[in-house]
Amino acid sequence: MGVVNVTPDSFSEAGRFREPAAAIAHARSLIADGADMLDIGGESTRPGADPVGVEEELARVLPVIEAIRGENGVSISIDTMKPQVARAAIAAGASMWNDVTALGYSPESLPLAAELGCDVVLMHMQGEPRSMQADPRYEDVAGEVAEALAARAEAAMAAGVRREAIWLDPGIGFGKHMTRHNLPLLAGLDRLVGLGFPVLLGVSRKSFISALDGGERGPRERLGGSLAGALAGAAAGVAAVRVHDVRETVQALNVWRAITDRGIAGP
Ligand code: HH2
Repeated sequence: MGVVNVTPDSFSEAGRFREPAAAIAHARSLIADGADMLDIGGESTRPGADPVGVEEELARVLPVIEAIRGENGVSISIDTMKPQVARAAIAAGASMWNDVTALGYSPESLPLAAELGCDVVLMHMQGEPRSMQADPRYEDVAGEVAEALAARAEAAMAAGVRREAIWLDPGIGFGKHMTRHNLPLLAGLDRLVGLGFPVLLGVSRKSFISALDGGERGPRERLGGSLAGALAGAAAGVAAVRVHDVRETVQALNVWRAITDRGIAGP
């Protein structure tokens, strides 16, 4: 899954694709690089990002969805917590609703997801974007994240969302201490995969990579760590990885798969 942020303030791309035309060109390059899915977002989730109104968010994402829908069989995910944005994006051609609040932002979200019938990504976050990194706490982070997401999946199904439509995401960096929580969560991904839903993993360019590499690497200097995270996810059985660097990730996954397939099948 390639990331397309149509925002002025995303942590990793800092406004490079704020204009729809630049975002459309970027989306096309990610498709050419081998993305199966594109995740299109019009509001940054980083701590301290400016909130965006519905009209502004729609003005950012709809032109991109309309331009690329149907291109090369790519499927489109809308990264939003707002039900109004999800509804319009699905009507415009998106087939997945990626919600960092696990459909918890509005009471309308769960019934709307059932009504739309689209795939949904339920992502785990402790707290809310503005304050989530202040003092996150867990006893057993991998177990607690799996338990919380299982409960959200139950709530979604109780509201009428089909089981087959549900994806889970551990929310790396969302209300998690840089190393004390993100690392055991990644090491314990099998707990989440074991729930039986497809898992989406977003590690790409996140801050904990810099924390493990001297502390001063900017988002665009975190490719090696992003690839390591994608491969750790693949080894744990995640169904998709959400990444900024599609071409490099496709290459890493292809090589990893060629090696592991050979290991299973023998020479
Ligand atoms: N991470 C970000 C945004 N959305 N959605 C899911 N399901 N999983 C993630 O890990 C995830 C996400 C943050 O990354 P990015 O989109 O690059 O930054 P920003 O939110 O600042 O636009």
